[in-house]
Amino acid sequence: MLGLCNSHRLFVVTLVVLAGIQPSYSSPTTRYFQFNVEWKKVTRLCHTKPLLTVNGEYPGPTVAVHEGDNVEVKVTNRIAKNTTIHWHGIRQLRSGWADGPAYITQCPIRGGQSYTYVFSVIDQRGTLLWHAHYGWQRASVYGAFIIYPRMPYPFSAVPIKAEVPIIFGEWWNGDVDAVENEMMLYGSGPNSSDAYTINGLPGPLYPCSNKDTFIQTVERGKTYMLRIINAALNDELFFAIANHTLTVVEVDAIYTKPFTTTAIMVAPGQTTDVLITANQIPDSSGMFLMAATPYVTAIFPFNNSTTIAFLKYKNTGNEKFEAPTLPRSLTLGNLPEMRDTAFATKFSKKLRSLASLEYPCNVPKKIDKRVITTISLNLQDCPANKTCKGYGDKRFSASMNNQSFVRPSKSILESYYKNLATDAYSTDFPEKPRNAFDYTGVDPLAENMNAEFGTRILVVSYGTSIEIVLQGTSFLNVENHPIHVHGHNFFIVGSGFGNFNVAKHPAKYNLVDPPERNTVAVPAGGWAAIRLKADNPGVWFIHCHLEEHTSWGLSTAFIVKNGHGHSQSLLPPPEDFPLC
Ligand SMILES: *[C@@H]1O[C@H](CO)[C@@H](O)[C@H](O)[C@H]1NC(C)=O
Ligand SMILES: *[C@@H]1O[C@H](CO)[C@@H](O)[C@H](O)[C@H]1NC(C)=O
Ligand SMILES: *[C@@H]1O[C@H](CO)[C@@H](O)[C@H](O)[C@H]1NC(C)=O
Ligand SMILES: *[C@@H]1O[C@H](CO)[C@@H](O)[C@H](O)[C@H]1NC(C)=O
Ligand SMILES: *[C@@H]1O[C@H](CO)[C@@H](O)[C@H](O)[C@H]1NC(C)=O
Ligand SMILES: *[C@@H]1O[C@H](CO)[C@@H](O)[C@H](O)[C@H]1NC(C)=O
Ligand SMILES: *[C@@H]1O[C@H](CO)[C@@H](O)[C@H](O)[C@H]1NC(C)=O
Ligand SMILES: [Cu+2]
Repeated sequence: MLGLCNSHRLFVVTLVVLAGIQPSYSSPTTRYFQFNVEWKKVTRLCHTKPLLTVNGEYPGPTVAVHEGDNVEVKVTNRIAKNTTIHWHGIRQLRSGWADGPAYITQCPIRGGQSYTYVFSVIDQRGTLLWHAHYGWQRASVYGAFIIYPRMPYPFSAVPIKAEVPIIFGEWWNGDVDAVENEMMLYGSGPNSSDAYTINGLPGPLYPCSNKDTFIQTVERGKTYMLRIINAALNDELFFAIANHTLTVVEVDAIYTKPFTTTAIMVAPGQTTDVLITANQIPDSSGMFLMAATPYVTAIFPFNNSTTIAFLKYKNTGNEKFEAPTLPRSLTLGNLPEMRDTAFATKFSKKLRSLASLEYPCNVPKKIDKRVITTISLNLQDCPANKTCKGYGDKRFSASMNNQSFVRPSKSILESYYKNLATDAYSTDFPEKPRNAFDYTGVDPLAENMNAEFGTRILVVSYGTSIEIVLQGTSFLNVENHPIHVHGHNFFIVGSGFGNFNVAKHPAKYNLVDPPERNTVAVPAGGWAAIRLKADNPGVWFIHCHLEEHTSWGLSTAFIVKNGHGHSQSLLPPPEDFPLC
C-alpha cells in the first residue's frame, strides 16, 4: 500500500505528448522516418547530463504505422560511438538485415554513417517497441512502435476515446556506459538505476522530481486504451491504477481473450494493451495514481522505488495543474508487493490467445524437434591478473546450456549469407544440457558454477516446428528471466516451477489457446515451454531481456535455412548495409 502525504506538491512542467494518434484505415503505404541518434542534455532528479536520444526526444519518437505498411527508417548516427536499432517483435519476414542486434544480424552503424532499415509489417497489429541494440544504449534510446489494425478492434463494443502509450524506463543520474563498462571489467553486479520512469518521467516520489510527472487527462465515463510498454533495462515491473481495473486485450501485438485485473506484470521487452474506463468519482484533486514498481526475484541490489503518474479527471473543479495538492487519502491498494511471485504467476496464467476465426491460434500441435536449455546465472573463476568484484571475488556471468555467449566480431547473418569460412561461430549448440542435474534444487553456492565461453548456435531447416524448453536454475539464485526470440512469435504451451519433466509436463500443455508472444517471463526457479514454426529464413537472436544478463552471456541464436518455395528465402542485403 502506497500512501502520499500532504507535503507532496505537484508542479507539472514537463508533459510528454504522445497521445492523439487515432486509428484510421488506409491502404498499405510506405512510411518514412528519419532517426538521428544524438546526444541531448536532459535533466531529471536535478541531474543534467547528455543523454543518448533519437531526434533529441526522450522517450524517442513513436513509430505509428498500419498493418501491411512498408516501413523505411533512415538511422543516422551522429555520435562517436557505434549504434544499431531493433524493431522489437516485428517479424522481419525475409528481411533479417533490418532486425538490428549488433554482430548477430548486422555490424554497427558507425559514427557519421547512416543505414536505412527497410521492412514490411505483415499480419501483425498492436503495440510493440523499438530500441537500440548495442551495449546498454537502449537505456534511453527507445520508443513505441504502434501498428494500427486494418480491421476494427475485436474487443470493444464501446468507443475508445484515446489511445495512450505508457512506456516504462529507467533513469541513471550518471553515465550508463560507465555502469556497463564497470560491470564488464570487474564482473560485478551493475549499479541500479536511480529512478523508474513513466514516459520518461520519474514522478514525485523521487528527490527533486515533482515537476517531472506524467499526467493523462480523462473524461468521466469514457474508455481509454493504454498501450503499456516495458522498456526498462533490467527490471520487470508491476503496474496498477488506483481504484480502476484494467482489461487486458492484447500482449506483444497479439489479441488476447479479454480479462479484468487489478494490476499487470510486464517484463522488459513485453507490451500489454489494456482498456480502462474512467468510471470513478474522484475527490477534490481529480486525481488517481498510476504506478509501476519492480517485480523482484534477484538477490542483486535493486532500486526498490515506485514511479507514479496520474489520471486526471476533467471538469472536477481542479483544472489548474500549477500546484494541485495531493490529498492525504490518495492511496494505491492495487499494486502488488515487489516480491509477489504468486501475483505474477496468477497473472501470466490468465493470458490466453483470442483464438477466433479471424485471429486463429496457430500453435504447432506436433513438433519436429525439442530443445531443452538451461537459462542460468553463473560465477566464473577470476582469470589470473584480473580484479573481480562479483560474489567471492569471482565474476558474474550467465549462460544457456552452460554456454556464456560471445558475440563474434562480424555479424553472423553476413557470414552465413556469404558462406564465409569462419571460425567465429559454430552450429553445434547443445540441444539438451550436457550434464543433467537438479537444475532448480542444487545448493546455489556449493556447485562449480563456471560456464564455458562460446558462439555455438542452432540450425533448423525452413518450416521446422520446434519446441524450446527454457529451464531456470538455482545457480547463484533463482530468478525470473524474460527470454526474447527475434524474428518469430512463439506460443507458451506450458510453464511451472521446479524442473521440467518430459514424461509428465507435455501431456498437460495448452495446445488450444496458449498465449502468443515474443518475450516470455520464465518463472523464477521454474521452466517455460515455447513452440514456434521456424518460417522466417535468417539468423535470430535468443536472449534474456534483462540487459545485465545478456551482457553476461545469457543468449544464443538460431539459423533458419532457406526453404525451397519462391518466397521462402532471405532477400539479398540492402546496398547501404553496414559492414565491419
Ligand atoms: C557505482 O556505484 C558506486 C557506489 O555508489 C560508485 O562508487 C560508482 O562510482 C558507481 N559507478 C558508476 C559507473 O556509476
Ligand atoms: C533509488 O530510489 C530512491 C528513491 O526512493 C533514490 O533516492 C535513490 O537514489 C535510488 N537509487 C539507488 C541507486 O538506490
Ligand atoms: C480508492 O480506493 C481506496 C481503497 O483502495 C479507498 O480508500 C478510496 O476511498 C478510493 N478513492 C475513491 C476516490 O474512490
Ligand atoms: C527500500 O530500501 C530502503 C533501504 O534499504 C528501505 O529503507 C526502505 O524501507 C525500502 N522501501 C520499500 C518500499 O521497501
Ligand atoms: C600477469 O601479468 C604480467 C605482466 O603482464 C605477466 O608477466 C605475468 O606472467 C602474468 N601472470 C599470470 C599469472 O598470468
Ligand atoms: C560448464 O562448463 C564449465 C567449463 O567447462 C565446467 O567447469 C562446468 O562443470 C560445466 N557445468 C555444467 C553444469 O555443465
Ligand atoms: C564500431 O564497430 C566497428 C565494427 O565492429 C569496430 O571496428 C569499431 O572499433 C567500433 N567503433 C567504436 C567506436 O566502438
Ligand atoms: Cu535473465
